[in-house]
Amino acid sequence: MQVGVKLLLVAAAVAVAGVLIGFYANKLTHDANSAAYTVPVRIVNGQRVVDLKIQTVAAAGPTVSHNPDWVSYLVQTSNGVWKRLTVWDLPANATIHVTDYNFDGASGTRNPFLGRFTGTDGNRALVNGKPVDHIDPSLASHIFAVPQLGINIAFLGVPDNAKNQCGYAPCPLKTAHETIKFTFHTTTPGHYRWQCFVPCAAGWISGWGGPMQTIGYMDGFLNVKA
Ligand SMILES: [Cu+2]
Repeated sequence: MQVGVKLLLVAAAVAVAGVLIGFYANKLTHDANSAAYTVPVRIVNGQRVVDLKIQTVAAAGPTVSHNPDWVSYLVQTSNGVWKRLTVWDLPANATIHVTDYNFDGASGTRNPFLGRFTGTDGNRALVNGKPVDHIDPSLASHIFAVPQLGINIAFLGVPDNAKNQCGYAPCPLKTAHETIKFTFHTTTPGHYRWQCFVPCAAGWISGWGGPMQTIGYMDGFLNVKA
C-alpha cells in the first residue's frame, strides 16, 4: 500500500474515533441518568442564597436505584425527600451553602493533594463543626470537586468500627455519619461538571468504573443560570 493511502486511512480512522468520542461525551453531558433538580433560591439582603443538602452513601439501595450496590450522591429536595439527582440548577452570582452527610467509610485518595480544600470560603469546610483546610487524604470517603471553579472538598469517612452504620440509602441521620459544611459562590452562567475523585467504586477495576463514571451517582453537573 502506498504511504499516501496509509496516511489517508489513518486520518479517516482518527476522524471516526473523534466523532464517536464526541457522541459519547455529548451523551454523558446531556443524557445524564439524572434529571435536573432546581435548587430553591432565597433572597437574603438582596443576594441570592441556596442551601444544598446532599448525602453520600456506600450503597444507593433498591428504592432509588436499579444498581442498589453502587456508591452514590443523593440530594434532599424541598419537600424533604432524598432523591438520586446529581444535575443541579443553581442561580448565577449566588452564595451556595452545602451540607453533606457522609455515611460511607474511607477509601482514601490516590493523590494526597486532594485532601486539601480549595475553592470555598476561606478554602475551608466545617467538618463536624470544626473549621479545617484539609483532612488526612487516607481518610477521604468521597470528594466534591468542580474543576472549572477550583472547588475540591474531601469528605471524611465514617470509621469502620462505628456503631449503627447505614445499609442502604436514603440514610437516616440517626445512623453513623460525618457532617461536612462549606460555602462557595457561583459567578458566570455555564454548564460545570462536578465529580468525585476518590476511587470509591468497590468491585470495579481500580475503583474507577461503574458509579464513578455515571452521572446520577458520583458525577453530575451544575447548570448555573442567569
Ligand atoms: Cu465517591
